[in-house]
Amino acid sequence: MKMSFRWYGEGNDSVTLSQIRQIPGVEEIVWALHHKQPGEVWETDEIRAVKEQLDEYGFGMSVVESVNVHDDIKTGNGDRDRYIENYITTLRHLHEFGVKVVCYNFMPVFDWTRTDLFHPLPDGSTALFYEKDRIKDDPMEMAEYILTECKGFTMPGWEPERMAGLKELFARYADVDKEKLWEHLKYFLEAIMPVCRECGIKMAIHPDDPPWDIFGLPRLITDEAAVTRLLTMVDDPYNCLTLCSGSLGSSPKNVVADIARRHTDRIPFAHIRNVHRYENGDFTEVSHRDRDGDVGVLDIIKALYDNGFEGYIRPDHGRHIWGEKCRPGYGLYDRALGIMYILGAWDTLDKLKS
Ligand SMILES: [Mn+2]
Repeated sequence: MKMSFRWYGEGNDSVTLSQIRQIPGVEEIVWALHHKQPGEVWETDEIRAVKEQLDEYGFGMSVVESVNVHDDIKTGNGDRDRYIENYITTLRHLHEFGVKVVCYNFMPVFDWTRTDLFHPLPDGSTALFYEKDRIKDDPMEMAEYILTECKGFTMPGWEPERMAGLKELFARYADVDKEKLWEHLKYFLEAIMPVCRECGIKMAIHPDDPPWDIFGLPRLITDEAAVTRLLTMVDDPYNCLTLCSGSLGSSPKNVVADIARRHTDRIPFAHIRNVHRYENGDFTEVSHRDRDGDVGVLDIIKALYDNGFEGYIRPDHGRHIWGEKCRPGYGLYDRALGIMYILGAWDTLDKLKS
């Protein structure tokens, strides 16, 4: 297992590489070119600039999160073949710098969705929160809210340019039902797999967050049946899953540790975080500690450990603690605590074995 930490890039993150270097055990930075629009080619000069920054601190750059997929690929129309070609060019460029895993998602219109980014927890910290009933409201209103709350930072999937065209975007997905979306995902994966094999890059899809349909839009990667369908419809070792404990675990239907145990060989990258679920379908993010939430953090870590997991792990979202001003979910302090918790569990398992 290699521990990693997501970083949004110079001038785009409240956390610095010199701070990350002081967290024990972090070997890799999970990175992306956040200024790139979906469908644009990532040029080698731009990738090299990131490499030089990471080299200075001795970090690897093996995992990219995310190379976003253009809506024409998801909706299966327009210029999808051209955008797939661009995606392939980006993969080849990433390969030149030793990238091994590309995390991506296939969620229509919205990336991750929450209704409150700074929801108070009983301990005085705040965390991301999802109130099921608010999602029935107008998506425009929510986009507006997200944009106001995140001033100064670009939230992946919620870029202002993208949200400005929200109505048109919804119209483009009007006739894309769940089966069509699966077909488009298959088409995309089949087109890029030969290059992934050649470059040794695993495509690790991120589960839908939350794992159910929202705003009448279909969502694919929501439970174990969907994971199995994904991995079998394109049965290639380079077609993989990002195991996101919080995304899958916000549905009480999912036992994330079971998914981890059954599919370890197709999981090159894991996001570990914890979620407390309420009876009514709301959920709040909590600390990484197993007993603070419901996703079964220790069972998941043990499942990966038992199966000899050799991929990358990063702490996922954290709470906002000790007055830290940061990108929602992506502060330094609580994610560093999360790392120590994960490593504590991992090292203990190691110790018990020897
Ligand atoms: Mn995640």
